[in-house]
Amino acid sequence: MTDLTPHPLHDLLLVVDLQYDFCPGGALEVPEGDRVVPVINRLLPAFDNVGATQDWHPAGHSSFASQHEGKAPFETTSMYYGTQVLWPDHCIQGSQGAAFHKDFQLDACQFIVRKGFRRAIDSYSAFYENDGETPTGLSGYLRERGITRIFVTGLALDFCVFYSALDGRREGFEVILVTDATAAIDLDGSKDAALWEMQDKGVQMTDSKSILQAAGIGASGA
Ligand code: VGL
Ligand code: ZN
Repeated sequence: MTDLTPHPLHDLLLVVDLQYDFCPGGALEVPEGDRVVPVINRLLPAFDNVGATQDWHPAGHSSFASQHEGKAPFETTSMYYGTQVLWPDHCIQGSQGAAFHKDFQLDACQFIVRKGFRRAIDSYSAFYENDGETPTGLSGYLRERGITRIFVTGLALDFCVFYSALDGRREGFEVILVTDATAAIDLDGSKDAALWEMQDKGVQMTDSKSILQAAGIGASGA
């Protein structure tokens, strides 16, 4: 089994989209999305390298069902770059829904990658927009910093976490999904499909307890 001890130079904890709109009561709520906040906070002391992504859409973003006549949220449409799920309006730049959950210890993050800011194209992955080829710049940044392995956490398991994990592999990083530090939207079995595909593409799986144990940090509480 892989040594899970976080390396001070080469390992990164990536926290995906820990924002109010993906938490219960938010515009695109992930069931029990807020449950991951304390889990991620507990992991922070084990990592010297920590960064976050933030879904950051302009009002009227093309991924919003409200922009497509006759379409309802969670239906799909065809965009120039492929099939796109249409979402409720969410994570609008500067709104409370786009803000990080207040209990998430954001101060531990060394960088924040904002994504989805171009009106015409959605961006699930931390690395590429949904055309699969427009980079966010994250791989170059991480490579320059000497990062080789990424522990992925956050929301939503079957969308932004999933695409970030796959693109991390595609970019040549080792990727480890921290299963109890994520939660899924689960549209039509998308959760299981995402887990299978990640495994198929070489994404490793672990849980927060195993990481804290390896790091020698007492796993306190639940
Ligand atoms: C996400 C759908 C739309 C996510 C973001 O963070 O998983 N999902 N925008
Ligand atoms: Zn979005």
